Amino acid sequence: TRRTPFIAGNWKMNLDHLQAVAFVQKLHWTLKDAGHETDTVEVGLFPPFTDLRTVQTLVDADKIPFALGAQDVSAHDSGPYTGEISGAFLAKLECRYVIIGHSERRQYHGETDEIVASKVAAALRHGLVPVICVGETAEDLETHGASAVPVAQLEKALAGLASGSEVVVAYEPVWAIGSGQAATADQAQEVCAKLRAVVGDALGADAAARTRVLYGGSVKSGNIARFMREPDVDGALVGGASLVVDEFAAIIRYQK
Ligand code: G2H
Repeated sequence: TRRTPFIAGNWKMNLDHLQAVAFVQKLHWTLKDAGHETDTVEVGLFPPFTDLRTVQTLVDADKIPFALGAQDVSAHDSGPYTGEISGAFLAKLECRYVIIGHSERRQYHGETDEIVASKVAAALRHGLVPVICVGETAEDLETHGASAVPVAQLEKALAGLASGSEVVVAYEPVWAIGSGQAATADQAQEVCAKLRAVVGDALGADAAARTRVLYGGSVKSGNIARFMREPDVDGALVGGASLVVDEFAAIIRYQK
């Protein structure tokens, strides 16, 4: 199965809706000027909630070929949940994706594997593709090796889903996030292959062959190619480097 590579920019809490317009236009023109062929790789942007409407309007009006996603979603569909955002609202904003269980949500907002699983189910109920983030801390790495924690996290996130459900998986070692210290390509490949096997057990062999498994954690233009050479790494979830137009454009235009 050929999987379309996916380069996803997680803006985290950066770029307000005015800055977002300038950024998206500049990224689009930078890629155009470089003669980038848009069907070689899917580009996803994950701005803050308050930017989504503006970015959606812009990409629609200018036919900019970027997919949109949110950085989180409520486990609930509607009702008395102050501050929460329903997957139904995101779907109406033409979001195709939503990041779920990013380590910063697990760390700073107490998101457990149970919460992650209920958010994954909510995303799928609303026709969104969850980008499920898993990864080990430095301590986990030392005591259990690289793959045990991410494998267990993914098993819990996928438990009970219908076979064939569409998901994206992002392997993000916590110690590699924003640290400048990316994992080696070998480690990324080893863990991503195990995560693909978890998808196979939970969702079936076809889903495993179709599912994009991304690497995330200090991805930049200088290291993207070595990750993309690995057979089970289908793209990257990029944080810091996705906020710099030339750097993100270079990541999108990686050469194997
Ligand atoms: C990991 C990644 C994006 P960065 O959090 O999800 O961020 O590329 O800044 O390490």
